[in-house]
Order: sequence, then C-alpha cells, then structure tokens
Amino acid sequence: MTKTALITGITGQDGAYLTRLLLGKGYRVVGAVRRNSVPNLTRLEDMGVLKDVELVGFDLLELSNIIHVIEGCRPDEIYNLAAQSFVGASFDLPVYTGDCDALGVVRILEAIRMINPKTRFYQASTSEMFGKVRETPQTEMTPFHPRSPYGAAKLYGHAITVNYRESYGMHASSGILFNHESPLRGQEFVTRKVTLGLARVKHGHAEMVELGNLDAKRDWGFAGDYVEGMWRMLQQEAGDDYVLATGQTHAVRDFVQLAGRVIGFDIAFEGHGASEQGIDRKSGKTVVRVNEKLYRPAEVDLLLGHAAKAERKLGWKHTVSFPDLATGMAEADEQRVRDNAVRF
Ligand code: NAP
Ligand code: G4F
Repeated sequence: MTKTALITGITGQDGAYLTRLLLGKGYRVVGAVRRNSVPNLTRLEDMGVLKDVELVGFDLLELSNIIHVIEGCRPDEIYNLAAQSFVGASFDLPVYTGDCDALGVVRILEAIRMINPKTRFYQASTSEMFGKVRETPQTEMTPFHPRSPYGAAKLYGHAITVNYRESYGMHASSGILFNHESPLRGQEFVTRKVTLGLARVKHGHAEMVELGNLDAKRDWGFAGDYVEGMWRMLQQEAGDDYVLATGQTHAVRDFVQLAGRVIGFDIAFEGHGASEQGIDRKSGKTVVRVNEKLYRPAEVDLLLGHAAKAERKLGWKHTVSFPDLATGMAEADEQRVRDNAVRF
C-alpha cells in the first residue's frame, strides 16, 4: 500500500532532498507550506519534484491548523523539518524561535496523539544542543549545553519528543544532526554565504565577503546523505535518538580556502581576530574581511559528531567528503552567478 508522508518545512533545504528521496520510494508526499505573499517553491522546482507533491497550508504556531492538516492527509509518517533554523537570528527573535522550534513540536505531537498515535514522527534535532561541548566527539549520551535561543528551543523539542515516546509509546525519533549543507543551502548560513559571496567577487558583483568567527569548527556533511538517515529512523521497529555526523571537523577558515580555490582564488589569511583578512595571493586583493558585528553573543566553538549508533543500527554512513561538499557548492554558485541565475 502507498505510504503517505507529511513533510513540514518542505520548502527548505532538507525538505527538497527528503521529498526527492520519498517520491523515489513510491510515497505520496504532502508538503506543509506556510503562507508567504509570494510562494517560496524554488528549491522544489530546482529539484524537479514540485509537480509530484500535494501542498497544504501549515504553520507551526497554530494548533488548530496542525490538527486540520493531519486529519486531512492522514499520514503514516511525519517529518518535522519546519523551524526558525538560523542560529544568528534566534538571538534577535528568541520568543518567536521558542514558539516555532519548541512549542511547535509539542503542538504536532499533541495533534498526532489525538488523531492517530500510530503515526511515526521524526523531529529535526540538532548538534547545536551540545553547544559548549562537554566531551568530544559528541554522541547520543553527551550532555547538552545550548548556547543560543535556537539551541535551547531545539532542546525542548528533543526532550518532548523523547517524552511522548516514553509516555505514550509513540514511534517518535529525534535525529541529532550535525551541520549539513548543499547547493540548496540558505544564503545566510556560512558555507553558502562563502560560496555565493566569493563567486560574486570573482565576477565583479561584490568587493569582498564579510564574515564573523573564522575559528568556529563544524562537522559538515551533505544534506542528501542526512535525509536518508531520517527515513531510516522511521523504518525501525521503535523510535529512538540518533546522531548523524561525518566524524570530521573543520574551521570556517578551511571552508573559505577550499571553496576559494574552486572559484579561482588562492586565499591566505593574515592578522588575528577582528583584523584578520583573507587575501588572494594571485591578485593581492582582500576578498574576505572579518566584521565583529557578525560575532554571536555566545558561540559554539567546536562540533564533532560520532555516528556509530546510526551506522550500527540504521546502516547509515555519510558518502560525501568535506572537500567534495565544498567543491560542489562552489561550482554550483560560480555557475549561477556566471549565468545570472541565483534564484534562492
Ligand atoms: P531551512 O532550509 O531553513 O528550512 C526551514 C523550513 O521551515 C522552511 O521550509 C521554512 O519555510 C519552514 N518554516 C519556518 N518557520 C515556519 C513556521 N512558523 N511554520 C511552518 N513552516 C516554517 O532548514 P533546513 O536546513 O532544511 O533544516 C531542516 C530542519 O533541520 C530545521 O528544523 C533545522 O533547524 C534542522 N537542522 C538543520 C541542520 C542543518 O545543518 N541544515 C542541522 C540540524 C538540524 P519558508 O520556506 O517559508 O521559510
Ligand atoms: O552556518 P552557520 O550559521 O550554522 P550553525 O550556527 O552551525 O547552525 C546550523 O547548523 C546547526 C547544526 O549544528 C543547525 F541546527 C542550524 O539550524 C543551522 O543549520 O554558522 C556556522 C559557524 C558559526 O560558528 C558561525 O559563528 O560559522 C560561523 N560564522 C562565521 N561567519 C558565520 C559567519 N555564520 C554565518 N551564518 N554567517 C557568517 O558570516
């Protein structure tokens, strides 16, 4: 029998990759989309899947709407990818972020409990919950210490998912996903900001790219690999929590140098802290500058995940290396800027 999946946040990066994966597996995919004055469907178009999904109006903030959406499509599986997902913005929007990323989760869980508690649920949890990390590498057993309103809100979303699993026997899983990127990544996240920014510098549309903390280290993987892990979690006999990560960490500075090389720069960093600059050795031009305004009030200095549980129980493994990820993103943005075709 055809399975139905409801994806919240379908218009985002992960939503596009998960939609392609589930359609390929024969699912009926219902996409939950919040109202915008202009429809925001470019990633689904880009992925070539827009025509194959059913779209429904949805907002994380409105319980009655969530109930109607779930009653209307009667999903076998719900993937809750919707969130205010930008850590930087969460410092300016702490209450809103909590409403979406914390209370939004319990609204969906309550609706599932009322309508059909057998519905399988995936919660998009995050390595940001580890924050000021207590151990390295981080696993499902590592204590949490969030460093942002986003991390704190997601920690509630994680805890309430575990709670509904334990209290009501629901098939609810929490994927503790480390950073994952792609050519469909939002422009405000650092990887995409770098690839798009450097491509614009190369083609004369910008002078340089301004960045914040270049020392921060992240465990960066490819979004296409991570949505496969989400799906595998919901195919298990029972819900559980899983870390998905590559097991490698790199500084923002490393990503800049790699992406820069693909775009045609040979970037050397000089100076320290707010005075640090990335200079193209070929032209002598400064292509990266630090702007202190982009520092966060509290930073997550280092993330490095250990995905042994997912590898053992789900048979999951990342397939795209850090250099290949940076290369794919840089090539995609270089081409978009060259063709004047930046759509998202
Ligand atoms: P994204 O590209 O920013 O997409 C977020 C999605 O949430 C968009 O579709 C957005 O809709 C939707 N949304 C935001 N507020 C909403 C609301 N109030 N009601 C309904 N929909 C709303 O994020 P992503 O990178 O795909 O990440 C997917 C999920 O995984 C997020 O929950 C994120 O926090 C989490 N996560 C991501 C990573 C990562 O590295 N990518 C790592 C760990 C966890 P619009 O298109 O209308 O804005
Ligand atoms: O790309 P980022 O904004 O990602 P961040 O904060 O790690 O959050 C992402 O990954 C989380 C998983 O760990 C997700 F839950 C979350 O939804 C999101 O997808 O920043 C990465 C690092 C940070 O340390 C930041 O301070 O890059 C540093 N950075 C330096 N300059 C910058 C910039 N980040 C951004 N966005 N913009 C800059 O100019």
